[in-house]
Amino acid sequence: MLSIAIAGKPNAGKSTFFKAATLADVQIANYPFTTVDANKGVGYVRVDCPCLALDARCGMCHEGVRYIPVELIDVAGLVPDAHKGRGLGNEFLDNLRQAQAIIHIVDASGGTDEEGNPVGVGNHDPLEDVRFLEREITMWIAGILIRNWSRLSKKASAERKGIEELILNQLRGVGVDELDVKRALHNAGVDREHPGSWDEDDLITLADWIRKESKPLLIVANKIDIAPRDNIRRLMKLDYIVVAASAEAELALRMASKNGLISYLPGDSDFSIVADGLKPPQLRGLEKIRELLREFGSTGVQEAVNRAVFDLLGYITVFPVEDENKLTDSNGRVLPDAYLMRRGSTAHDLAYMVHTDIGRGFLYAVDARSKMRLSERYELENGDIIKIVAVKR
Ligand SMILES: Nc1nc2c(ncn2[C@@H]2O[C@H](COP(=O)(O)OP(=O)(O)OP(=O)(O)O)[C@@H](O)[C@H]2O)c(=O)[nH]1
Ligand SMILES: [Mg+2]
Repeated sequence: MLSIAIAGKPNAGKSTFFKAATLADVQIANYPFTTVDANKGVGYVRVDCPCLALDARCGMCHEGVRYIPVELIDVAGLVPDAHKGRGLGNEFLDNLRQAQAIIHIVDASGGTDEEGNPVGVGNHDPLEDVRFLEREITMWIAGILIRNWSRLSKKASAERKGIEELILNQLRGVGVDELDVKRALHNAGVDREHPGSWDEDDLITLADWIRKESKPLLIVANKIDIAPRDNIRRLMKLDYIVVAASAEAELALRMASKNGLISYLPGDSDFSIVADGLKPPQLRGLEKIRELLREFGSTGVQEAVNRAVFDLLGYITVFPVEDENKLTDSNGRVLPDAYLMRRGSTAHDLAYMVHTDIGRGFLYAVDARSKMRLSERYELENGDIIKIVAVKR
């Protein structure tokens, strides 16, 4: 499953975001290091279900709103110099290995200092928190390279091995792949023929590119319910995907919905109160959240997960079916599956995802909308409904 790390300094709201996005039960408290162990949970991206536009109705969506699971990891709070093992640094970096992308939760209220200690709203500049997380990850990767560099570069010239492969061997465990290293080497502009001549700065530059390629990052400007508007505006201007959010508001809405008080789907721009007899403080709390939704469009939590998957990682959603006319599987279920796939994936890749045997026996695919036959090289498009025809084995 696609895996996304939720990272940031202590007290930024990572666990609240994680809990809201997964409704898993983790500790939420106002002091650093609440989350000592990494928490893994299932969150969801929200997509339009194709059954709305078709005659068929599926049982998998709520009136056309469909959720597809992704793994979320609530990462330990990061303090400056974590790459040297400070705070829970080692644990933090370990959690990042499995992640394909990072959602960086920033406390936009400026109410916590760089180590996460409460200092009162507006007393810390959240823009300062943005770069430090990147630097910690870069220095972690650089550290691995620097430690072994003299040995590696000698090996490269002695065995005439490509430097690419040697770097990849060092970083595979960090979740870095061949393409990441290739692109990073290209972007860093280092002299590939003479790795022995690279100094520490060259390796840090290279590590920074490897980080950008292998752990892309989206910023959540969290705590918009209390954040000075100027902080939010400045964060939104950064050269990143930035999503304004209130993890606390989202958590409140999901709890209220779970308890039958309101009707609300994650990512909605409004909710309605469906239970009678709510107490005045509850009603006031909900109305405050409604004002926030009016101002920002949503609480931002669902938007952040969606944009991480679709905009940052560039994934698409594909719906495999066995009957291209009824859009069902062999049990007659309408649009039973929704797969998240990398952009550029082919019909053949989809076949392998459904089952290895179907991948091996692939004959052709059919676009269920146009009924056109597609070859194995057909590049899938977002929202495609695809039937695969394979040799029975
Ligand atoms: N006002 C407001 N407070 C929030 C929001 N999100 C989180 N908080 C509060 O911020 C404090 C820290 O939240 P956590 O979710 O525990 O923070 P964390 O990043 O997981 O912290 P560590 O686990 O210590 O690294 C708690 O008091 C939360 O209630 C938000 O959107 N708005
Ligand atoms: Mg936490």
